[in-house]
Amino acid sequence: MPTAATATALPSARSVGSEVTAEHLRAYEADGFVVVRGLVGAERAATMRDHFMALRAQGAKPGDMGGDKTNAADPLNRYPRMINMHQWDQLSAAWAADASVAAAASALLRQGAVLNQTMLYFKPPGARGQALHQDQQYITIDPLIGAWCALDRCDRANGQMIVIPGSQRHGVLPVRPVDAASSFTSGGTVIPPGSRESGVDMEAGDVLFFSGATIHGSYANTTTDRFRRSFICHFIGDRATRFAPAPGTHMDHLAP
Ligand SMILES: O=C(O)CCC(=O)C(=O)O
Repeated sequence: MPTAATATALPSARSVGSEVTAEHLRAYEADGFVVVRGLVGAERAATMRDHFMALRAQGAKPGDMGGDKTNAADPLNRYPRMINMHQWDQLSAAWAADASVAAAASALLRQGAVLNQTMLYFKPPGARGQALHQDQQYITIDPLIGAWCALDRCDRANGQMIVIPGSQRHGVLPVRPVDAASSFTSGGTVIPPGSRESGVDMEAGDVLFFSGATIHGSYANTTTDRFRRSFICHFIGDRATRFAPAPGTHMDHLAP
């Protein structure tokens, strides 16, 4: 058993991972999320934006999700979410292997980070958001961390990420059906009473890290002219284990 001193000792600033300081680690463990500013950088974010817009213009890709075929006006019909691009696109694979992002994820996980999936959200003007949820309501592996890289400036108007600080302490919560008018996914989490939502302002190239049990999601992009694109990697720990979800806590438990 560790002594009190070793259990509470934190590495000094800049010694945890290449860009992750002791303050980032403290914030991540207390709040369930932290932003590492400029980790990917504006220049790389601009290259990624151009690349994924060109890929999207090529047409459908495996696993595309998010459009509403009953509503021709849904912007997500033209810009559905991409998934696991690293399996068929070399640049995505290279970006998902970015050493600074992986090192930051490892430092926050306190174990090696292993890529689990990649996603690209385009979120064009007028697009719906994604109901608040926990990633472990989809991916039943622990520990799990999301690395959400902003490719555009993100604010309230274009549907920035919303998090509930400290929500990871509730563990994996029950799921519920949500309104398809505001969310492109059909399930969300039951929000614990007393929860406080917080919008995360980000610049292109900033990376938001959040744990598998942190409640997060986003509202609509209410602008008429600004995308809110993001490149997302989910990592699991190299000592992670799969768990059996408690009844009613996995998105698959929702009635079809
Ligand atoms: O970008 C969003 O609106 C939600 C993203 C999300 O849920 C995730 O990256 O796990």
